[in-house]
Amino acid sequence: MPPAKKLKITALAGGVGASKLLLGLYEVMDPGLLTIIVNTGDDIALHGLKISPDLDIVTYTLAGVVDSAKGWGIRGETFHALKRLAGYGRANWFNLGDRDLATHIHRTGMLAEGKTLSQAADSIRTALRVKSRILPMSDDPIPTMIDSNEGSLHFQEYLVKRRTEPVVRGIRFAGAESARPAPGVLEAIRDADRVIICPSNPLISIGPILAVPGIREQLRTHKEKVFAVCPIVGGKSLKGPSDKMLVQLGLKPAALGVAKLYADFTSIFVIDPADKSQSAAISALGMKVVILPTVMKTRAQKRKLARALLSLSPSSAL
Ligand code: FO1
Repeated sequence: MPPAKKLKITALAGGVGASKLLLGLYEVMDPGLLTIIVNTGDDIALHGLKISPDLDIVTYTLAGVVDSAKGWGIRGETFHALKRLAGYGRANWFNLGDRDLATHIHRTGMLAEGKTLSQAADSIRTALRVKSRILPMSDDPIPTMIDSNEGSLHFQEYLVKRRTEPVVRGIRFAGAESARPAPGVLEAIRDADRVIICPSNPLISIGPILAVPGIREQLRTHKEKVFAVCPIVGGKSLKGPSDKMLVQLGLKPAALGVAKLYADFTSIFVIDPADKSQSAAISALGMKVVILPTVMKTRAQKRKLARALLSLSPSSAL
């Protein structure tokens, strides 16, 4: 096995929560050996443009241009175009900044020219000098739909327009059955020394990736090298509405609840010291439990968790 810094890592990621750990990994390892498979269930078409929030959040974070206070969008952004769009009577509930719009125009232009989402994602990350490969989970559209007491809502309508107020009754990944993993996704899982499931929402960030036919099976095949970092600490989500959604769907907002969702394809489950009382119950699911501080507020905390993950050996899970 190569030394920790030379390991090939493949990460499964949503947006803001995942990006904290990804930044840590990017800074402590050779970023050229990092491949990130990103959720595209959050993608939405607005103003005729294809918006891929999680791909952009990951790319902007690793490029060092993200608005780190919000976790999405570009630092120092202006919103002149959005104001003009609102002046034309267009919806302005999704805050698209002027510079961010250039990304969406470029991506939409590439798709209109017959290129794939993977090619657009690669063009954007290369232009922003991000050294890691960033792959969408699929080139096929798989919008995450929230069935709620207000009817069926696109995930961004639920999250941003309705501020997670509707009560969630179910989650669907529309079109997943006939979608294919994007080029390189299955190979990136097969060829990695470690696969890291980032601390992202298990239902609406990692869930859509697992719903793409072939991905969950590939993870199961390589279970011995799959490590997951739990996104719930002390019963609360590290980021976003996971805890509330889990409760509304009748699941427990606890590390153990997430562990149950991942047990078939994960060998090491990383939990925060706050949840160590759940260790035995998680181990009983057949995973090795590793306790590490997973709350990442500072750059030092992001790097520390990344280093600790790289030093875990798959063999210790067997
Ligand atoms: N999140 C918000 O809460 N409000 C917004 O207006 C918003 C705009 C936005 C624009 C571009 C982009 O890439 C992301 C944006 N996000 C916004 C974040 C995004 O909705 C979610 O955080 C992710 O989809 C969940 O990972």
